[in-house]
Amino acid sequence: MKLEEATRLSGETLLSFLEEMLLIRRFEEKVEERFRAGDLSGFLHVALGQEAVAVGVCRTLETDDVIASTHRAHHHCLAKGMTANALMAELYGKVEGCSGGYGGSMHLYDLANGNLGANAVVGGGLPGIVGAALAFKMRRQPRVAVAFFGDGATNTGSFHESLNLGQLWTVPAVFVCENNHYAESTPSRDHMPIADLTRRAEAFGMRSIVVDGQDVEAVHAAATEAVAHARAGNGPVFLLANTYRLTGHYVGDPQVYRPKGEQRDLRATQDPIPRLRELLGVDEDSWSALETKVAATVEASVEFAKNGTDRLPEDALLNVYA
Ligand SMILES: Cc1ncc(C[n+]2csc(CCOP(=O)(O)OP(=O)(O)O)c2C)c(N)n1
Repeated sequence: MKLEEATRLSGETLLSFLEEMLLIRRFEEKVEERFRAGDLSGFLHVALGQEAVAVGVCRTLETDDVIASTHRAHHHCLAKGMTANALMAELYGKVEGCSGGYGGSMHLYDLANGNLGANAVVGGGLPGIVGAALAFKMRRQPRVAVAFFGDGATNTGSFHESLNLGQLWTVPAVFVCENNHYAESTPSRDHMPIADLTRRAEAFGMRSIVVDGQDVEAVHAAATEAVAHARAGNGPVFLLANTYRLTGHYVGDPQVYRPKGEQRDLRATQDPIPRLRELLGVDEDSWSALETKVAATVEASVEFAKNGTDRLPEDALLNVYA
């Protein structure tokens, strides 16, 4: 059987992907709303438009496979099994949050679901993924470690060091580059001297796969191939998912660096959610049932978070080791 046939998904599975992507979208829109209302503090980076990458990749993983994420992490966390309650409570700084209220948006951990954490340091997640994958290899465990990062992160030393050692040691890792074509306010062409990012992996002799990150079925098929390659002991894979952020770099970003009309055009042409809805032919009734279900989960997470337990001032130094 050809790989495309082996990885072709049932309508039921794709419908579950649609629900997950919609949950992520509505969750993040709610986060934006609560941030603007003054409920949430700190910096928030949402991933509107990038949901298909998180869902397509994470749905190929087992619970004990691990991921590491970035400053833009909510979609990865939800896709890897974190509950909306645990995530929202963390954003509200509550004890019930996934990091006990100490982390906030850029420090989200969920070891039980194989999430080694978000990371505020660009490129900071990759070395740990090489380490985790090396441990799996040395223990002869059939597990895979996956790093998510953006195009901007491929300019960091830790990216190059991680791909170098990962390939040298033939570790079971997948390096997922979510190329949303911007690093903060800088378009890729102004922060990288090359257009084809796979050449960076090629420099280490690493296999690359390129995929349309707005097509969740394609992402799932590409990730299935990459994860199978790594799990079989053939070494790491660089998975380049071309995607678009349909919003600012951070919540509140005035986006003066974008060409006029770009965001509107991208929303009209590059939104992975209507694309999947259309593919599946979801009618108005089924869509509104899906919206109602997802909205209930999101609203419940806000209630859960608001009713959560505040940290006490005397807890401030707990977990401080140095
Ligand atoms: C080591 C380091 N340098 C700079 C920053 C500031 N910074 C935060 S996000 C960001 C852009 C990252 O771009 P990319 O990796 O493409 O991810 P995206 O924001 O597009 O998801 C930068 C430069 C940082 N957090 N860490």
